[in-house]
Amino acid sequence: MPTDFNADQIEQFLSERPAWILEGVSIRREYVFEDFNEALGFVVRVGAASEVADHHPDIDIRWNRVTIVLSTHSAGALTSKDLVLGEQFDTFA
Ligand code: H2B
Repeated sequence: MPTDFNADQIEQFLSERPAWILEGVSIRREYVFEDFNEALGFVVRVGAASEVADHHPDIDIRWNRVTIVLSTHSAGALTSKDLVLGEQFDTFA
């Protein structure tokens, strides 16, 4: 599995951010908001940050719940791009 970081860094990310779940070569987190409007506002910020990073998560919105999945498809692996964006998304929630 090609990565540009070592296993310790993903372990550190997951231990500092227990809401993120490791699933194969992806990380997943569900965010819960007051209502759809709050959820949509979060998704707009996620979308803007993703465009700046040229790195795009899978996004699922269900009224007040947003599920984000990050993986680097081109590498077939988790990379630092996923960890950096995940950390940034947490600051928006
Ligand atoms: N997003 C994600 N999540 N994984 C990628 O490998 C990826 C991406 N590749 N966004 C980028 C765009 C690539 O397709 C463009 C051409 O840079």
